[in-house]
Amino acid sequence: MITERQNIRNVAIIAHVDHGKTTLVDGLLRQAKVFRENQQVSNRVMDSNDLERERGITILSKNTAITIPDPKTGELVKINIVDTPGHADFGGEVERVMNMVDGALLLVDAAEGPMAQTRFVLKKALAMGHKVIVVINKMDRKDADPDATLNKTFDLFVELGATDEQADFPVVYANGIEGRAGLTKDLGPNLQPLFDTILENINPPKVDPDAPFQMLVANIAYDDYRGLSAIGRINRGRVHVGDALARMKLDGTVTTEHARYLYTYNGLNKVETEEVEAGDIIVMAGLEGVAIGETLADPEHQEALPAIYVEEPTVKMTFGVNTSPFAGNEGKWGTSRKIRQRLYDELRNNVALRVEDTDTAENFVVSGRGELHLAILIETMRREGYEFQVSRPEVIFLSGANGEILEPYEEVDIDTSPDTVGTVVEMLGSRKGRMQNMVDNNDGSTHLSYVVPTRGLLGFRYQFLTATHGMGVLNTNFLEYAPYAGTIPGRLTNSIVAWENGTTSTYGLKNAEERGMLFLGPGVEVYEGMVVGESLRESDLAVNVCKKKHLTNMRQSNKDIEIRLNGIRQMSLDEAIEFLDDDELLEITPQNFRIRKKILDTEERGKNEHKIKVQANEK
Ligand SMILES: Nc1nc2c(ncn2[C@@H]2O[C@H](COP(=O)(O)OP(=O)(O)OP(=O)(O)O)[C@@H](O)[C@H]2O)c(=O)[nH]1
Ligand SMILES: [Mg+2]
Repeated sequence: MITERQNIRNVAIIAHVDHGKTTLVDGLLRQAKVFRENQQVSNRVMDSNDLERERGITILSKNTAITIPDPKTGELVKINIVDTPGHADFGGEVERVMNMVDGALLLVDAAEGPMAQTRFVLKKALAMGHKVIVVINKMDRKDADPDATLNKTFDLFVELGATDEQADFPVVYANGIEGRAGLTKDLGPNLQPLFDTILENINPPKVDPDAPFQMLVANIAYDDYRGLSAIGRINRGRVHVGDALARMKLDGTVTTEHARYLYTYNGLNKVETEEVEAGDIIVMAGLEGVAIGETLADPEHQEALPAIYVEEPTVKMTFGVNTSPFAGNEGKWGTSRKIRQRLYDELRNNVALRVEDTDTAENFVVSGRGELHLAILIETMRREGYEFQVSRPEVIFLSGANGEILEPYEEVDIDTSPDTVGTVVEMLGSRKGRMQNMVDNNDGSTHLSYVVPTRGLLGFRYQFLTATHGMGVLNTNFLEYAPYAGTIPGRLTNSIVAWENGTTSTYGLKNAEERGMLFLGPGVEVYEGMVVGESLRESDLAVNVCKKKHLTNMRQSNKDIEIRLNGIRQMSLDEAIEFLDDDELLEITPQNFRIRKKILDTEERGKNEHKIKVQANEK
């Protein structure tokens, strides 16, 4: 019999990047007294992995749960909360989380209003038929404009085809940092109004606990003791430790498993339990090889739930065995077998990623939702001890119904100062961007909306930040596949390349510096064909950066000895990936990343150079 589980709510928190999701979860946890008195808790406690903390963004969606009394009935209610990432490249996380919940909190920054990613996540929530509560957040911002934000959000619901019921959404105003919320713009002392709104508006799961067990694996996690675990909401029935289960795989085959360890969420912890019932979000541990999208079911009733659909990748790059002269020096793992295994393992929980073999055993094509999606994988692998090399990211072309070439396009939102608008417009124009709108923001900056081929955005971010003196804000979101936009010029600058193996010297680098901007200083081990800087010349330049000054018999003046180098551009991994040209690779090891030419030998490269540049321009 279908019943309502009044003591449970399952809700996801969704928003554009940085609109305050994870901070609001801190507030919810604090108010539900999840932390002990005087417990030291870091900010954005759910952003628990190293890369998330370093970059200040959420990468993986994560579950937590709080228990609060329902003010109307006095009964305790458990709210399962899923925090999701806001960055466009991790949209795949948001899409699949929608399968675990019955509703969503859509956070919108009161000053920024709805942005590119607000649209994407709202579209996903509405498509699942979820009830959405709008939280106008960051009410404390001086430039907050909650009325305009609310109006624009309402327009977005209508535009995205919300049902009347969905468009009649409840609104809560909040200041996530202080943990305060209100049903009007006057915020109360705590987040109670938000709790009340969740309890009233997000439906309790309607489920049949007596039906045969069935659950879609919406997420997976790994721990050293229990191995792989499946996370999901039980769709129907119940499961008890020891029960036999059919694991229905994505390829249609079925294996038999046992429910070995069961957990539910409680605050930041998981609580081991003997039995769980439909409607709750659970963790089932010890399921070797389990993958997202599989169904776990009663062996007598093997009915698979619809597989999780996630939008296809738009960008790809090659991951290959490190072929630099330094190969094997810095990494723990670097064989083609190890790299292949690691990449294919990643597919189990990185749903928007694709991996393909190529015609050589040393290289694999890895496709993802954007440069950041792939950069995070690269960074994760190097931290695990892998060394490998990657090629320049390229977009994935498709062919249309009439055989025409299609390529991905993105919606681009930019905020920048009026004096830099001209430069930005020019840059996007040359990248085949089409301006959609240009308006003045309240704070004196200018907002530009564009549609730009993804191809034109690869390698764009750093140039954009340079052009806007680091002040410009750039947001992109996949829009559609549409006909090929025509030739877009590649990188306008060329590389300064080491001429021979050795250790860089100030004297040698000084020579190189006169030709452009250096990426490294003296005393660095380099190899022939390694890129050490960027030049504005027509073509690459091989420079002997290891050259030592010959000492002569003559006494040298101090001025002569003290050679000083100007600035060095220290690149982040993301910037190095953006920098890559078609004839270059990025060598990645746990300790370093080095840009290098594909062909290391200077002479041989000279013969090929012309050919390569011409090919690149024809793309
Ligand atoms: N002024 C103000 N700033 C806030 C508020 N809530 C969050 N912030 C700040 O906004 C920034 C982003 O906060 P997060 O909680 O990481 O945002 P997020 O939505 O989880 O970001 P992603 O997960 O990366 O999409 C941080 O610097 C927060 O301190 C708020 O209510 N007011
Ligand atoms: Mg976050």
